[in-house]
Amino acid sequence: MTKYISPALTVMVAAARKAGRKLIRDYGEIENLQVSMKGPADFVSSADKRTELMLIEELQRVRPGYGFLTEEHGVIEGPDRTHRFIIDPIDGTTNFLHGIPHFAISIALEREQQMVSGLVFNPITDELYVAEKGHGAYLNDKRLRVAARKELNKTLLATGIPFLGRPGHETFSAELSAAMATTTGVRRFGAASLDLAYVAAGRFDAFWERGLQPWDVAAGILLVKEAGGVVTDLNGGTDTLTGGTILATNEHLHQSVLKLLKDAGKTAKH
Ligand code: 2AM
Ligand code: CA
Repeated sequence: MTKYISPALTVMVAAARKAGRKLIRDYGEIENLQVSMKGPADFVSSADKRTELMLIEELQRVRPGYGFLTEEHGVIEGPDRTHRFIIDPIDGTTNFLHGIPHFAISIALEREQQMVSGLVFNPITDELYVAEKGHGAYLNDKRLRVAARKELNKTLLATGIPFLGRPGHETFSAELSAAMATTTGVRRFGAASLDLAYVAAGRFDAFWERGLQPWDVAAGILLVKEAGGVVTDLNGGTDTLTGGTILATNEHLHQSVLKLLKDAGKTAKH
């Protein structure tokens, strides 16, 4: 099957590639700033905003009526109430800030409350993940499929760790204890959109995290589903975009990973 690319996704890819070229240049600056007294924090926060503005302008130029939900500029309503782009200009900001080449631009397109197109683009590795509803998920030109593993004791899991100022440290510690006792390993790479893309690509068998925002996961959810995977919230429900929690895996593992995490959560001290 050849890759289907809708006109809307073509536009999204062009915007992401353009912003990606700028991000590569910004990333080059980080190295210099890393050793300066001031550090790169201010530079990164303005790079974040600039990148997002560039994406919004590019997309508005070709899809003038569409609305936006974005990390840096919030909600921008357009006359067309049936379409909105959901954008994270730099997912994995902490990695970007520390000069770690694991971050991505994430753009999703929602039509009548349904995600129809999504992309996750790591400009440093030049990995472009795309998905369209009903047409599959791809990494560059390769069709993606989630891993087929069925036994928990053969899996590699990914997660996100809550940090300073974020809730849920005890719950997470209990979940991690359970996961490390049951699986072949747990990774924490720091960019939720790429974690989901890696599940779609069969690299990770499952990914779970709490405290996420719609722009972290909108495109990644579609990638996993179109690669044949299952995505729910951590209660096993469908509130994946706005509910803040996520579990993405394959159909065989979904119940066992969900149960593992739920049981662990119950043992956590609060
Ligand atoms: P970000 O890099 O765009 O902030 C890390 O565990 C993942 O959680 C990243 O995808 C990160 O996105 C996301 N995340 C969501 N909300 C966050 C927050 N308030 N602070 C840091 N990371 C957050
Ligand atoms: Ca993000």
